[in-house]
Amino acid sequence: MQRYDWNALDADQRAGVLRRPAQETRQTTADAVADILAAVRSEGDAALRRYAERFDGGAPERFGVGEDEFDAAQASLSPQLRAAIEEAAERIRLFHQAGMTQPYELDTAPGVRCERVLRPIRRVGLYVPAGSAPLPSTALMLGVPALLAGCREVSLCTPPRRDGSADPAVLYAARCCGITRVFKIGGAQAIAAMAFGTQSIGQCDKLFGPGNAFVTEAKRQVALIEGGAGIDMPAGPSEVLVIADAGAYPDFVAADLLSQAEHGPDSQVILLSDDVALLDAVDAELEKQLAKLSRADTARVALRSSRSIRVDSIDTALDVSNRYAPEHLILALRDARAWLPAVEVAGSVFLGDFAPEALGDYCSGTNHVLPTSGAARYAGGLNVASFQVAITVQEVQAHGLEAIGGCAMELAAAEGLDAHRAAVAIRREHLRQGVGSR
Ligand code: HSO
Ligand code: ZN
Repeated sequence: MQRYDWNALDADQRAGVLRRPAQETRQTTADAVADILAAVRSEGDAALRRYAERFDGGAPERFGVGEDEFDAAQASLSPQLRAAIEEAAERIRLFHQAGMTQPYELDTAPGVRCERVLRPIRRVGLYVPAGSAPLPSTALMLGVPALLAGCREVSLCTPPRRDGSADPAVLYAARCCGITRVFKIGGAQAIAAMAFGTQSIGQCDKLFGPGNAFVTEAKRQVALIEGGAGIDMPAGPSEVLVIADAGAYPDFVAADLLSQAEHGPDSQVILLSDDVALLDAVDAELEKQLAKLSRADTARVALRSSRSIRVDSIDTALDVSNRYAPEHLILALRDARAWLPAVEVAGSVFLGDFAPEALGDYCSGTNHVLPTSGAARYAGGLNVASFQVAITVQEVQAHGLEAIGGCAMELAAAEGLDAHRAAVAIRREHLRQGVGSR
């Protein structure tokens, strides 16, 4: 890891150390994606077949996964993996259910009742990538909140494997969430299919889930197109920032950094400590553990742009973290809980020596679709509310109109909007003449 001493850096250098590599989308990617969106929008399944032949090595007979394929997938998994998927789904359900937004109502004046009701987004589209590794955990992170929200039509797209089948663990995870509409479609064409609908796949109102540069660009574009779909959040490369003190276990810290680094060459890894000996020990551990990793090559590339920063205190470390706005923040500190109030910005926080990010990625119960690229400054991770819309309601009695009508009329007059003023005045007039008179 590249080592820095925070105190020795000037303001520009500090900003440089915390800067993420620019994630600019190449114009060629944007153009290719725009072509794919236009083709799928106008030709539907025919375009999906063409892209499947070009990118996936052949188009499946039908895109939709049938009951038989779900059954075969389930039967092919080990009982241990099935149990792990079920166990994770249950804890994710528990946590997300407890945090659901509640409807509420109150009288803001006598005779004026205001309320908020929640409705599921009718048709949602989930994308589960299979790029460098299929991610059944992502199917759970998207599927469980969609189910809790009560979305009526949940479609899930995932890229087919070389033999044309879908990853069985992804299929089983989908089944555990009650999702029956699963389609073997990947990439930008999957996003297009869900945003616009084709002969085999229904149009969706909002799209969710991570993906490669093409998928991310496709989501960005459909969100801007008239008649397109809403999206959850822009997904950048995954990130972790670890704050460790002198008492932290260097092998635990190194393992956490590597679990992030193995995601991809562009994964972001930052370590902060007030103890140089800890930083040295983590460096040594990284080498030791890398030797045993199956994805060591990927992790090594990511570690080349990772940073290990010495700070003068844990207070400073938290300042730096709040500035960086990490997707994942691990506090490998002695009284980690006591530091939580100092966390102002982060996607998800892991307290203490026994909370590796891997638990949040899979099965503690929290969601792993989190804000990246500094978006934690203004957005939280995926939750049930992401799959709902809040509708506000007001119910006004005659005496309620009397009570607050004057306020509206005054403001309408100030804005020069006479029809607004009249909409209140005309009713008041009626009331003066006797309730119910026409
Ligand atoms: N750390 C990833 C999620 C993930 N990890 C899925 C393993 N599987 C982004 O939060
Ligand atoms: Zn992960």
